[in-house]
Amino acid sequence: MDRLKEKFKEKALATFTEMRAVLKEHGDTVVDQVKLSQTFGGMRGVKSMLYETSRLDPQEGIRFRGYSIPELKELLPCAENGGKEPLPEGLFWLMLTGELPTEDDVRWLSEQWKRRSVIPEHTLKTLDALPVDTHPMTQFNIAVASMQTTSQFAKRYADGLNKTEYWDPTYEDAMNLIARLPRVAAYIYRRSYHNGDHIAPDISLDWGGNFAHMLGVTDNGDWKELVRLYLTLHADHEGGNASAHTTMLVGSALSDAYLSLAAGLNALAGPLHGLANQEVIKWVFRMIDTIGTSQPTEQQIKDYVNNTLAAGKVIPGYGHAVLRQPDPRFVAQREFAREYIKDSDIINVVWKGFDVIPDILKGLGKVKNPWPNVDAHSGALLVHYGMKEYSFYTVLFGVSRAMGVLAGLCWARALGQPLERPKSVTLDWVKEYLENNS
Ligand code: HAX
Repeated sequence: MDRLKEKFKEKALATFTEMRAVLKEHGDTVVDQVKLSQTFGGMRGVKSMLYETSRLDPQEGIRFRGYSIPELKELLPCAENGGKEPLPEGLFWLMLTGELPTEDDVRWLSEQWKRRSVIPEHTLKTLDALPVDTHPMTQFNIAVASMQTTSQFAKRYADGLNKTEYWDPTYEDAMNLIARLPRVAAYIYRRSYHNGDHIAPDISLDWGGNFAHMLGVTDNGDWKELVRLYLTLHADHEGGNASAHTTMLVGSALSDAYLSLAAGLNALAGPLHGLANQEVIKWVFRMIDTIGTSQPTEQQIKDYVNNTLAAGKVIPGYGHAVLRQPDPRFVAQREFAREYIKDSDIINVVWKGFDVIPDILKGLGKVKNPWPNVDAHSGALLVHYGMKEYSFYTVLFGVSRAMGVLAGLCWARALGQPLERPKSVTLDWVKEYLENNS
């Protein structure tokens, strides 16, 4: 058994025993009550699922196994030869085991993912059969689903698998999937925007560095650092967001990791969720086009924001279902830009937006969180390094998000989590309930 699997097994078994004991003693304890506004309002805030890898505080933002983003930037190993940004491999180790990895653990995981990164031939053929202008998220989803033929969970389940062992092939599927995703994503990028001129992997590089290399956007070393940071920041945001929850819901039916992740990616592809990263830059490009300058004034940005709102549209990259402060993932990207990038019109537009948009949204009197989220900044950084094809941005998000949701799926299997099945009601039921209870 490999070292990560061994550690995961040890932690998961201990947590399983603890969870069962808590459940036995406190199973009837009330942890939440549901208001009608939550039943009608997208179940906001209802404490209804267990998810181990990260937790979101409305004020403070995301913590991965208790560590904030600034702490992770200090504590996770970086690339050899002077890298300064955390390696996503380290975050995956942390999410799966609850322990910070050593340098050696992270190098080992990079090697593992290299060895597991071969994509089935039929997946490439499947991609090649799609029209080249198919949205990259659709291509990505189809590619992930097509690799289901290699699921170890599906095979072992069909052969007859003891439920205490569900976690084992799920771990194998998760590791294989994550290992392959950068190659799949780079293949989609190069076929969609660079005439299928593919770039061979550089096996001397780590997972994120090699992904940056295969995308072929630029040889600039800072680009690799950005991709490592990007893949770390987008990995997880507790369990209730649409991509994580969809992955967990589909996984709870014992659909394997490929099918579960494909479902989660479809949720990520919605404009209120992950697709917001493409919507932001599309909106910024249109603003620059409409105003006629790449250096708009604050007043020009305000006017454009007000026009967007007057047209009944949302301001992409702003607002959040849980957060009530600027997203620390936005802040981390702003710090990256401050450190690595001297002057950039597109980044300045994003920063000026941060100065004026929150007050406009507050003025509407209904927006619960007027602050920027992760998607407000990411596109400007990508454009700066030369990746202007914004339809691809959500695929980058998806490669990263796979780490969180697949670690979450491994935990769900190890803890024996059951089929999800919340209760729905009809409006007639609600009216009757209100009549009988008011
Ligand atoms: N611009 C304009 N109006 C906004 C807004 C924004 N950025 N954010 C919220 N509102 C509006 C809502 O549309 C809603 O209006 P109605 O009552 O007329 O329907 C009202 O304010 C209350 O919404 P809320 O309670 O503050 O926010 P929700 O929890 O319902 O929705 C969203 C959260 C993220 C979907 C929302 O803020 C939004 O649409 N933002 C823009 C899209 C976006 O950036 N999405 C990415 C979010 C982060 C993420 O998942 N990344 O992957």
